[in-house]
Amino acid sequence: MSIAGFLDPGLWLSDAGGPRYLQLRRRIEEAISTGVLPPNTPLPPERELASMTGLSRVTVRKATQAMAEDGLITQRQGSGSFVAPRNRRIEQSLSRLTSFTEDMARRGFHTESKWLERGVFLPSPEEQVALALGPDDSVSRISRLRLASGQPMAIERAALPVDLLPAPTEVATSLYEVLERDGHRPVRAIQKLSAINLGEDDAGLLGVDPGAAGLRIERTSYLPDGRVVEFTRSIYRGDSYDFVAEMRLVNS
Ligand code: 16G
Repeated sequence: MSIAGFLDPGLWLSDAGGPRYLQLRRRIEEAISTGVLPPNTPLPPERELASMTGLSRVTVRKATQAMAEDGLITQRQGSGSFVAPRNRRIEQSLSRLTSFTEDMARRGFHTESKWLERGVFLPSPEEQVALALGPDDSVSRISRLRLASGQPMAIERAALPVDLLPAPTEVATSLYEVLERDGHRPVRAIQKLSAINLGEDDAGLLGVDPGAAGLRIERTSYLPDGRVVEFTRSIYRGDSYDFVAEMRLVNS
């Protein structure tokens, strides 16, 4: 589809959809993530975007400026705006215990998940150890491919004791939102990171070549009383994430 056809306002603009510049931004982001506007291609000039969408140039400028600030497009003096090269890197603090949905929302990205597995199972030996469960206890598992504004970011496989998440199918978007609702949101976590080369299946899900660099992250999260609420094994795309840790001098 041409960009003019894709931006036809009849397809996406609505009175109930919130501020118009945000609706336009989302639509342009969709054009980028679906390949209608591939990386490094020029964005139509402001005047053309205004006539394609029926929006004012002020609204168009507000949308493109916000996208430039977030690194989705680059503005070059005299030659207009271009779609940024693929693989924006995300800088993620290692000191805040936040959820994927919260992290992405803070950056203005829309979160989506594709379900890989969701249900109640018998725990694997590794899950028994991590969650302090016996072989006959049950474990709730939710495994998802997580996307930020259409770009695959990570595969997350979470396991929780069934009494803390009795109905895994209730998790529609955010696991931490459901845990918070039930008074089981973790307050502390230990995370282990290691470098890997992605196997064929994981690489396929993440949209990269087999053997590409990835990060394996294991998060064990705790309730205020010290009980383990979550044991999550994730695989992140190595080209999308920078994890940042803050360190302080400890006075001995
Ligand atoms: C983060 C956590 C993951 C947690 C998820 C909840 C890392 C490496 N992992 O992605 O352990 O289960 O957030 O996100 O940070 P949600 O509330 O959006 O489902």
